[in-house]
Amino acid sequence: MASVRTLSALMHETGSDLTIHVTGRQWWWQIRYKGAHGTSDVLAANEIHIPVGRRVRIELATADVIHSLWIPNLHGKTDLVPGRTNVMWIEASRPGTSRAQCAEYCGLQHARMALPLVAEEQAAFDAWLARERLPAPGEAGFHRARGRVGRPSPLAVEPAARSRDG
Ligand SMILES: [Cu+2]
Repeated sequence: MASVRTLSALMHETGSDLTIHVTGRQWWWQIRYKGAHGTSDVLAANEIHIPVGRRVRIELATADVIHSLWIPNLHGKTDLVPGRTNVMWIEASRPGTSRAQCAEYCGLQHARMALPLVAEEQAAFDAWLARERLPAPGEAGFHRARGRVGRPSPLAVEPAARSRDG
């Protein structure tokens, strides 16, 4: 009995950890917060927000080539490898904005893959998440999600990239 209770306590603790899904793309970061209790996911781009004082699980995947997420103040480099999901855990002890960046050369606009990591008090984080949250899932929500995520897509427009960089 004791061990069962311990296990369920652990599961509860694990369940209360925040998980953020980060997908590396040429050349931007897609950030997804899984909606709790039937609410829709929150999609953001090129910006990671975390609450202070909570362990945050970051699941890292790539939509194309190998990227590597590096948050110098909080964590070493962790690769984003095609066909795999890698995990890093971070926790910020106080509010503030850190710089994170791709640490693996991933093509012409690799240097553009820098992003702020904003650590804020739980209430401020919740407010940010509420602002970013999409309307109920459905066709409209889906297209709005694509629009949101597509916002930084000028970076990914091939001809512009070619003429600007070389
Ligand atoms: Cu990259």
